[in-house]
Parts: sequence; structure tokens; C-alpha cells
Amino acid sequence: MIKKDAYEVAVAGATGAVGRAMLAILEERQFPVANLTCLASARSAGSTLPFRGKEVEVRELTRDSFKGIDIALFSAGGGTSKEFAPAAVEAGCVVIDNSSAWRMEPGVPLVVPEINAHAIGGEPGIIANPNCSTIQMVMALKPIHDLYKIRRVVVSTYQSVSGSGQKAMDELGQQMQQLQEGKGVHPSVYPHQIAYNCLPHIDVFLENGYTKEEMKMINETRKIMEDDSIDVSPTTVRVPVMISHSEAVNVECEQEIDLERVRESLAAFPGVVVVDSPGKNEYPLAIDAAGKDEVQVGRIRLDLGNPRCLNLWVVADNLRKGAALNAVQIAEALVRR
Ligand code: NAP
Ligand code: 3JN
Repeated sequence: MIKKDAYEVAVAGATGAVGRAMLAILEERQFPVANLTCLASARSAGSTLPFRGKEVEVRELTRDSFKGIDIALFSAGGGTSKEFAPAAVEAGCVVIDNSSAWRMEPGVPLVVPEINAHAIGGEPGIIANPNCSTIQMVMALKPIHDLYKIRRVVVSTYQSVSGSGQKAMDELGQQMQQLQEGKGVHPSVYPHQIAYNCLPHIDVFLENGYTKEEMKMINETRKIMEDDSIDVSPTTVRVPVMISHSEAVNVECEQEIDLERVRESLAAFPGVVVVDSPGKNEYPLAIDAAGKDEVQVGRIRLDLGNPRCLNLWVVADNLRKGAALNAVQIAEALVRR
């Protein structure tokens, strides 16, 4: 991509939960945007979104939307990315795609900039943003892998409803209110009531008994860490939290673990903060991580059954580091080249 003082940027899916976070983060981080094009479905065409103190009109996403655009951030679902990202690349864009449509495609970089920014190319093409649950987990795993080489990870996620978009956030709010008022609830986004409940079901079930979300965590971790030998055993769970995903992670390494070295490496890793003073009741919390950029890691402790294993509690804002922030960081790495 040609180096410029400022870039023509498009956001496809700008009206969604991730798209709105993208606009906010582009503005907050003063990404060099010459002009912002907001794209969404025909339903939103003509509405406006705030950016740098002005209202930007939303246009319908079509194959012709990308003429003159340098960077297109996509967060409008996998089907939309499959349909429109190739047209954007054809028009000369670098596409940074938040969906799962291209993540495992050979030749498409799958990037968490703190880990594998080197995978980003400079030519028009697609760069994939990983799944939110994968991003925050690999941010905590990478410094440990560099120290002791990870063999296997057993992870349970506690994923907030914002991971399912704006309608799911509205559904949780409505169900809480309806139950407070003694009324019945009528689940629509999820197959069951989400208020006061935990659903061990994220994305669709596959023939092997795992969900697609769980398979994303297995396959994407290997691609980002550039190590197909890492085994990941995930259970992904939706919980009645608005923002931030939490994860209980058990890590098995090749060598015995010195916990102090792990703490130091995690604390020194860009984008990670260690919050781990259990004596003061200090550990990562979803409500504290919401709105923040860092992945918070705490409850760092050895597995009592094996000196090569440890346990962690990892929390991050899924709309920011899990999606929009990571995508903007990829764009920043791209323009720095
Ligand atoms: P959302 O709140 O439901 O928003 C969906 C967005 O996509 C809206 O802007 C919507 O436009 C737009 N859209 C839907 N169908 C479209 C079409 N046919 N043409 C153009 N625009 C269309 O969902 P979200 O939470 O922002 O998530 C959006 C996507 O981002 C997800 O489907 C997923 O692929 C990806 N995502 C990734 C992560 C991650 O882990 N990295 C996390 C969450 C989401 P309208 O408002 O006009 O309907
Ligand atoms: O459920 C979550 O917490 C994260 C959701 C991610 C998501 C939602 C809809 C479609 C994805 C994703 O990023 O993997 C997709 C998708 O498959 O593109």
C-alpha cells in the first residue's frame, strides 16, 4: 500500500456493535483517516453515525462501494465478507476482516499485532482478525509459550452477550427487566433464557460434538502462534454479562514452570496487564475490563497436580481487543510499514 499522510477508510457493518466500536477507536487513536465511508445494509442507508464531531451518512454496502478506498474494515458477518471482500480487494483495498470467513484460508494472515505483525503484507488483500475468545487467550499464552513451550491448553470461556451483537445485548436487558416484573421471557437471539443462566453453546454445533466457536479457538490458536503442535481443549459458554469475555485457562508446558518468570513475562508483554493480588480481592473482572484496551490476567497459580502446568484467569473487552481494537491495530501496523 502506498504511504500517505491520511487514508481513505471504509467500515462495512458500521452500524453494528463492532462497527460502532471501530469508529470510536479510529477516532480515539487518531488513526490517519482522510475520509470515512460508513457502510451497512439497505435498512440503515441514510442514517448517520458520529465521527470526529460530525455525522457521517451510512450507505448501502455494494460491490461498487470500494472505489478509491485504501483500507476497508469489515464487521458485517461472514456471508457479507465472503460476498464483498473480494470486490474490495479488486478495487485495490486492504481488507481487515472481523468474520471467520477468511481466517483459516491459506495465504490469508490471521493477526494479533503483538504476536505476529510480521505476517501482515503490504499489498491489496485480506487480513483476518481472529475470534475474540482466541485473541485474549493467545495474548496470555504467547509469553508463556516463549518461555516454556506450551503443549496443551484446557479452556472454559464465560462470554458476554455483546459477542452476539446489539440485539443480544437488548435481549439480556429486556429479560432482566421482565423477570424483575414477574413476567415470562421469550428468547429470540438465544435458544434459551440468557438472564440468570449460562448456555454452553456458542455458534453452531458440529458433528464432532464441539461448537464452531470452540473449533475456532483450536484452529486459530495454532495459526497465530505458528505452532500446529499446540492442543486446545475448549468449552465455550455464554453468560449474562454485557461486555467482556472471561476465560479459565489451564496450560501444560514442556518444562517445569517458575511462576515468578511467568508473572514477569506476562507483565512485560505489550497489551497485557497482570491483576493478581488475591489477598486484596484483586483479580480481573469483566466490569473492570469493559472499555479498556488491555487483556487482564490474574489468578496465576501452579496446577497442584503437575509442575509443568499452571492456571490463569484472562479477561478482556471483547468488542475492543477482541474485535475493533485489534482490527485498528492491524491497520496501524499496516500503515507503519
Ligand atoms: P451486529 O451488532 O448485529 O451488527 C451487524 C452489522 O452488519 C450491522 O452494521 C449490519 O447492518 C451489518 N450487516 C448485516 N447484514 C448486512 C448485509 N447484508 N450487508 C451489509 N451490512 C450488513 O453484529 P456485531 O456484533 O457488530 O458483529 C458483526 C460481525 O462482526 C459478526 O457477524 C462477526 O462476523 C464479526 N464479529 C467478530 C468478532 C470477533 O470475535 N472478532 C466478535 C463479534 C463480531 P444493519 O445495521 O444495516 O443491519
Ligand atoms: O460469540 C461471541 O462472543 C463472539 C462472536 C463472534 C462471531 C459472531 C458471529 C459470526 C463470529 C466470529 O467472529 O467468529 C462470527 C463469524 O463466524 O464470523
